[in-house]
Amino acid sequence: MSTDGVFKATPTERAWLQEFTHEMGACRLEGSAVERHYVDAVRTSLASNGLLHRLRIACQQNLSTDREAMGYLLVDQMLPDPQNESQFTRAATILASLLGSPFHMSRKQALWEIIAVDFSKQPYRFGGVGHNPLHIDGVNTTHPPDCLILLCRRDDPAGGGGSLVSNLQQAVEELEETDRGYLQQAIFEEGEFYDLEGVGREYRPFPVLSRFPDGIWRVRVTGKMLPGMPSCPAKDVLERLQAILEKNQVVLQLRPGQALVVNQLLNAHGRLPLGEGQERIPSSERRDFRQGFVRPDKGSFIPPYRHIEPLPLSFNMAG
Ligand SMILES: O=C(O)CCC(=O)C(=O)O
Ligand SMILES: [Fe+2]
Repeated sequence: MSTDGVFKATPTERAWLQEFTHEMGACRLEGSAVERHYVDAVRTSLASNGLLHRLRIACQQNLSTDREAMGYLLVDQMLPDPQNESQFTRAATILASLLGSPFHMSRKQALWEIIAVDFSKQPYRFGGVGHNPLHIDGVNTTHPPDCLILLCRRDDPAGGGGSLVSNLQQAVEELEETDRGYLQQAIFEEGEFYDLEGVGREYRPFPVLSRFPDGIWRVRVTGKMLPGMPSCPAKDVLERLQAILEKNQVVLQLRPGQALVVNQLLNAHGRLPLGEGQERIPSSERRDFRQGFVRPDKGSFIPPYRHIEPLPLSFNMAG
């Protein structure tokens, strides 16, 4: 069974998802999360036919918060035709409902936030055209999303935009002891806490490293912090951590219809620069990715991590 970070669906599994997507129609949100009764309906329907057992096993093996797990899973040949936007994102919502409780982090965005090519953004930021350095999402929150899902609707016609993942637990092990100590101080800041939901409170300043009782590290890392940071000892340490992450990074060139699920305790993620000449590509043909989040819960395919208290997703502590 797949422990290599890839799950390839069979035609039967794909057909079930397509059929069920038609049956279920659109879902509503309760606060930041997909309404509970929708998630339950998806899981109940699936339980009655016993399908997708292989996907459950792949989630347990690859996405459990366990030092030995890959910490990511590329889901291939499962989602329907990405050209049909509503069917594609609805099917993704059903898939996400099996994996955990789907939610969004940004109050102003759809459940599946569009990562479009946007020339007005800083190249290294969300939607920018440059290298998006390795990071976790929700770095400045008390409860970063457990898992991130990236959907590829269209890959970059100029051949860039590969997705990056890099193992966080391994990177911490490779750090010098003094750097590890330094990064446990709550002295770091990054980003704005604005209109965020489902991720607890703002954490400012935060420690880059903190440890759970079983030894797993929470790594609040983001290379997006570095460009705007003046030279100082903290920057040097962060750069050493970033260099380890980059040395170990894996590039996954997602194809249309593929989904990448990333456990944020085990892996950082990022993006290679888009290919040259983006201005000459019509906007309807440029790279189109979507981003969503899930928290594992009782009964989800991804097992909850026992050291993180479940957070009521519809409860907005930020407001
Ligand atoms: O563009 C991408 O593929 C990922 C972007 C991202 O992870 C981010 O900006 O948070
Ligand atoms: Fe991200």
